[in-house]
Parts: sequence; structure tokens; C-alpha cells
Amino acid sequence: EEVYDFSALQKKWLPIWDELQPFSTSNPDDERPRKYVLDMFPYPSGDLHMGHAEVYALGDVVARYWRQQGFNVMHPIGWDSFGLPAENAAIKRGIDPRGWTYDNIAQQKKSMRLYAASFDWEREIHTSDPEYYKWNQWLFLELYKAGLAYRKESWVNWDPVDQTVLANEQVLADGTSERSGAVVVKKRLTQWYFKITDYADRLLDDLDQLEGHWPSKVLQMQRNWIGRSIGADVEFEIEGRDERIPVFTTRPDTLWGATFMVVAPDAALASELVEGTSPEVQQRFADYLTEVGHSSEIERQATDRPKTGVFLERYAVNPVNGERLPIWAADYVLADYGHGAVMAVPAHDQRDLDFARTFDLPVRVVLDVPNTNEDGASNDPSETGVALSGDGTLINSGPLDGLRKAEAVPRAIEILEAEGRGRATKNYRLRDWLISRQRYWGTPIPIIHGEDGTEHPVPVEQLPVLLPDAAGLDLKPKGTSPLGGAADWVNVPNPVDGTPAKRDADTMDTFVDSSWYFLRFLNPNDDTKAFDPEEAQKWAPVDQYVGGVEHAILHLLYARFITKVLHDLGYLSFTEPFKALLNQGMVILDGAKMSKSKGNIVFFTEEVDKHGVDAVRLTMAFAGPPEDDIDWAEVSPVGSAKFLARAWRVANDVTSEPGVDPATGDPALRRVTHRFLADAPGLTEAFKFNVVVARLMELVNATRKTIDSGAGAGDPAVREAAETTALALNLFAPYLAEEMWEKLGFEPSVALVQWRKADESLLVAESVTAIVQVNGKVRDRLEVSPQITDAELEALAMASEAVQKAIGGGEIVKVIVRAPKLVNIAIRG
Ligand code: ANZ
Repeated sequence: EEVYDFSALQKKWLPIWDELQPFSTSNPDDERPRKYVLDMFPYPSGDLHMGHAEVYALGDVVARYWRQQGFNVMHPIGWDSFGLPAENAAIKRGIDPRGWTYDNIAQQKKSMRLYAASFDWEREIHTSDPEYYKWNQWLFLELYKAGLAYRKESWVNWDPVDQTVLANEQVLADGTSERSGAVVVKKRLTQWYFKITDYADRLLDDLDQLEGHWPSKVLQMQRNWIGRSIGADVEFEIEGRDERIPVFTTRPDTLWGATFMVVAPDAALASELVEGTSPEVQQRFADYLTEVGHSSEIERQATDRPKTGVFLERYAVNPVNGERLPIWAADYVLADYGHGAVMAVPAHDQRDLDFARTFDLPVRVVLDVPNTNEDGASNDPSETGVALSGDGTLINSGPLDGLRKAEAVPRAIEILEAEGRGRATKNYRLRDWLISRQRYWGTPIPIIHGEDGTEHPVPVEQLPVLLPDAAGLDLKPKGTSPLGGAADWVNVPNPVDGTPAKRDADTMDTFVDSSWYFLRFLNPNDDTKAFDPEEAQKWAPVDQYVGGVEHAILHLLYARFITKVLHDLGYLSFTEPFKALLNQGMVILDGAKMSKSKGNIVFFTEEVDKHGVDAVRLTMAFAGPPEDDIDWAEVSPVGSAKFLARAWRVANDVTSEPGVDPATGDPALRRVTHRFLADAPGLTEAFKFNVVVARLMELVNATRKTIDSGAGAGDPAVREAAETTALALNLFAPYLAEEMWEKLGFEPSVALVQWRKADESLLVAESVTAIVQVNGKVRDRLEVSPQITDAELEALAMASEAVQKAIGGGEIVKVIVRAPKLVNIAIRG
């Protein structure tokens, strides 16, 4: 008997697939409807790991499934190959980041091919190839022309370990860098930005279209990140200053409760206000500003942090009641949110209350909020220290008195608008996307700076601006880009007048590369354009995107933004890049994340060597719902391999010829087969891969039972079941599926064979027993379908020999039929 030898199968089928190219999408005459299935492309940080094994197993189930359903499936792969890890590894080992990167790509590619995901390898891309990054530069220039790429000086997030700036999205909730883990500090620098804030409303509103197709958790994270607040700008006169100061508030209804004003110490406004005050105030403010520079934005927003601040000895005037409000500088107010200043309403805002209690400032309640303290204790915020943030009725508020909060908010805005002192506005948490990095291994920014400070975009015909060789450059992080050290490269003539000029030495955030890569896959070798709008029209947007939830904000938000920009520039007809998103969980070990430092890593190559590709892939699919984490200590690749061996033996036992009519086969087995054929597609589309595998195991067991029973391996139902098993295994265990298919007498590739339609008549449950009585006496029992109609059952009963005998020559006076259980015949004579 033949044994199941996974490594022999792997050796055998890889070259055959190379020859057949079953996953090619290059035939322009292909008339099948299209699907675009995209797995997030890997970063080449070493060999593949178990996380890759999971995502590419699951993404491939989807791609193979749609092919079986008659679709022409675009399923490309490439490498996200620019970025800091290459550079840091290169510095550590004194090697070239390019060499390190491409060696890793070669290694990963070898593993990926062995892993047999159904990729169209003709479309492979690497973002670090000049053929790719040229188009990042094109994209930059498109945004620049549209006024969506600009340079400005501002406070930025600075990673003191990697010595580079970070986008807001790259700073974790605890204030550390997502890359280096260093505590991120603020630094004032001139940097390049993409104006993603122009798209804030659309990025938020269009999330509604994705409802039900993206995980709701991801939608919520995007909503929170964009953070739209509806409120009002209110303008305050400042004593001794001509211009008014606007503040943003979500609670214009509380305007009569404002008792002081707070400005962010690092906002330009604070320094302006401090000018002309006493030397003591100026000194105190300067000291405070230095202190503030050491804390991160996250720390500053922490609610449990003791409040600090400096009184600026200046006053604002409340526009609605003329009250004098002392102005303070305090770091709980952020410089780049709203207008960097707030009207403080301590009775109804907790941060303001904490501040007022620290510095002994007045607290005035303007909303009568029902007291819910059970013991009847006072709910006065100046006593309890708890701000009244709930709903209530306005008091101490002139024209607003007696209104509810919901009525008072629009009324306050009306009053302000009538006086020319304010207006309704929106604010966003979202900041513009900082895209310049002071590091080597990335896309050079295609701008030339004149000596006079002018900016000149590199003409498109001159792209790509090639990254200079790393040899001879000092790549060590030092706060300015290593490219600045490449004298030959950086010094160029001013394109306008030939005077000395310099290239911009920063490189782009690698999230620029991945913001549009799904389009490059559609015409990866076209050196005349970034992507082909016609191909995009045919294939995009992506029907199913598969990848990790760690990209819930950054990558997905940037890709959505760039898609909208390209739409607005007339290149794309759609505005969302990814119609549906599947986030797989993590592969963990003994309940813990795998990491080098913990030494609890399960290695991809070891698992594949030990159990075979098919068993590892099947294990990933069988482990549970794809969104859940897979604890590798709790799954059984050995069990998967055993199941595969069992399936293989079934195919091996089949003795009937291909094409034999299954109708004469074992009906019980046929019912199991056709139930499976009927249910597997819906289950797959609902991502219940584990249930499909469980059902497949049931089918293989049922097949074995029939083989071992009297019917034997020659029963045509056994062949039908084995063929179905091979078709289903194509989704999970492509090597074995192909081998079974061949063993069953067919040509490869099973991956191109269509899923079969279930025979409806076999989908009924097993039969039920109907009783036939003649004058109350049971005369026969019939095995019938539970779906049988009264008429059919009556006909069957009348056809029964036993019943006919019992009726004899009698006259039938009445027949009562209760399908599917009972027929009662009354006779006379
Ligand atoms: C007065 C007020 C009264 C406020 C009240 C709240 C409650 P979100 O929802 O996050 O948009 N604020 C405005 N600009 C700020 C800044 N640069 N730094 C820190 N806080 C700032 O929050 C908007 C509220 O946060 C605004 O409404 C303002 O305080 C404060 F009972 O104004 B509010």
C-alpha cells in the first residue's frame, strides 16, 4: 500500500505548477468574472514566521475558493522591502541594507513558494526596487501639485533611539515608539506632510460603506483615530491685545460657567501673551516650557496626572457676560488641537476642575444636574472634586436659563453668531501625515532646494531619483538623513537657474509605499506609469483583503486616503481600496506572544519540515475562527497529517473508473457528500474554515465506512466522495489535493476544477417510517422522505401489496393522510 509521503509530493508538484502556471492572470481574453484577493505583503525581516504561515494559508483558502467558483482570481504577492529594520541590521553588522534585504527576500520567496499559496508570481514587486519607488516619487509629486504635500516647521514626535521623526500613528498609547520602544519626545523640525486632514470627513463618513465587511473593531479604531468633534469656536477679547483669541469647545452651552482660560505653553500664542509681562512671569513661563518639552502628548493627556501651570498675568473677556478671565499656561492643553487654547469650565470639565482645585480658581455650576448620590450628599464639584459632565437644566446662564443641554448648545451658537463672536465648527484628532524620515533605506523625496529656500519638484521625466549607494555613507542615526553625506548625490544645479542647490535628503515613510501597492500589482512591469487606470477599473478595488489587525489604523487609513486622492485626481473610479477585510489572529505559544527575548519561537521551517506544508496549512484553517489567536501548543499538526494520510488512502483505494455514474452508489454516503457540496461554499464565504475542515473529516470517515462495508472500494459513491474530498482539500492542502486528483485519474491542476453542485434530491434527511392502517389495523410500514406530500404518500400506500390484500374486495369509504407519518384507510364490506 502506498504511504502518504509529504516531502515527495512537495518535490513532485512544485515544478509541475511552475510549468502549468495555474494562477496566472495574464490572459487578456479570459472571460471569467474577476475577484481580487490580496494578502498583506510581508516585510523581509528574515525567513517567514508562523504569522506568515497563518495569513498566507487563510488568504489562499479565499483565493482558491473563488477560483473554484468560476472566477478569474488576482492573487499577487510582493515585498514591502524598504524600512528601518534593514538599516538597523546593516548598521549592527556593518553590511549594506540592500544586500540584507534582497537576501531575505530570496529566502522568504523560497519558503513562500514551497508553502504553495496560489500567487501569480509574474506580478511580484519589491518596493525597494527603483522600478517601484520611482512611482512613490510620482505619487509624491501628484500630491505636491495638488497642494496635498507640503513642508512646515512644527513640533514633531522624535524617536531618540532611531533618531528619526515618527508619524502620530507610530507612537503607541504609552508614548513609546512602535519600532524602537523608546519614549518619544517632542522636537521642533521642518518636515514634509501629506494633507490627510483635508480628507477627514470622507475618511470618517465612508467607513459606513464598509460596515459589515470590515471587522467592527477596525471601523471603530479608525473612527476614534479620526476623532471628529462637533462644537463651536468662541472668540475672546484679550486685554491689551488687538486680536481676539479663538477657542474650540464642544460645550458652548457652558460658556457662562467659564472662570478662566488656559493656553498650551508650547503654542505660539502663549509666548505672545507672555511678552510684555513682568520678568518674573517670563522666567517662570520659560522654566515651565522647558519642563513641558520632556513630556509626551500621551502623558500630557493623562487624566490622573497632577495639574501644573503658570499664571500669565493676562486676562480675557467672556464675550457673553463681559467677565474677566485670568489666562494660564498649562500642559494639559495641547498646542495642535483646536486653537491651542480652551475656555475652562471647571464645574463641568474634569481636567479644568482638577486644575481649578490645584490653583484655587473659582468653580461655577451652570447646569443643574440631578444629584444621584445615594446618601443625599452634595454633588457640588468644588466639594466632591467630580465635575458634573452629565445632562441637566441650564442655570446662571442668562438667556439659556431653563433650557436642556441639547437645546442650549445650538442656542448658544446662535447667540455667538449673531454677535459675530463665534460659529459652529468641527475638530479632528487626526493630524496631517508626517512622511519625511531622517534615514537611509527609503524612497528619496523628489524635491530640490534652492539656496534661496525655494522648492523645485524634480521633473517626472527625471524620475527615479535613485537612492545613492550605501557604501561610504554613515548610516548611524544622528538626527539628519545619511543621504546628506552623499555629496555627489545631494549637490545638484538649481533646475531653474543652474545655481547651486541641494536635493532633499530625507526619505519617505514606508507607509507611502504600501498605500498604493495594490494598484501596482495590476501592471507591475509597466515603466510608463504607476498603475493602469483601465486595469484598476477591471480588478480593483480589492474584493478581499487579508492581514493582521496591527494595521487597523496606520496602513489602512493611509491606503484609504491615497485611494481617495487618486480618485479625485481622476485616476480611479472608486474611493475605497478594500471592499472586505479579514483580520486573522496571532499565532501564540502557551498563551504568550512569541518573541526572541522570551525564546518561545516556533519556527516556520521547522514546522514545515516536520509535518509538511499541507499539514501546517490545514492546522491553521482547522484551529478555530480565523480572527482568534492560534495557540500552537493546543493545535495538532500531527493530527492534521494523520487526517491527510487517511484521505490519501481513500483516494488510493478507489477502484472504479473516472466518469462512472454515481447514481447506483451507496445512498447514505452520497447524502454525506452532497450535504458537504451544498454547505461548504457558504461556510467558506463566512470564513468558517474550521467547520469546513470538520465536515470534510466527517466525509472521509463516511467514505472509509462504505469502503469497509459490503459495497467496497468499487462503489461509485466512494469515487464521488473521494473526488469531492480532493476538490475541498485544494483549499487547505494543495499538494495532497493534486496527488489525489491524479490518482483518481484526472489531469492537473485540481485548483482549476470547478466546485460541483449538490444534487438537491440527495439533500433530504434520512427517511421516516410511515404507517399505513386499514380500518385501524397496521398493514404496512413505508420508508419515505420526510418531504413527501400527502398525495405521494397516499399513492405509495395504495401501491403496497399488503394494503391491497387487506382491502381485498372492500369499498373504500375514506382515506386520511398525515404525511409523512400516517395513512388511514376506512373500508366497508
Ligand atoms: C469648554 C468645555 C466645557 C469643554 C465642558 C468640555 C466640557 P474633544 O471632545 O476631544 O474634541 N479642548 C479644546 N481644545 C483643546 C486643546 N488644544 N487641548 C486640550 N483640550 C482642549 O474635546 C473638546 C474639548 O476639549 C473642548 O470643549 C475643550 O474643553 C477642550 F463642560 O470647552 B471644552
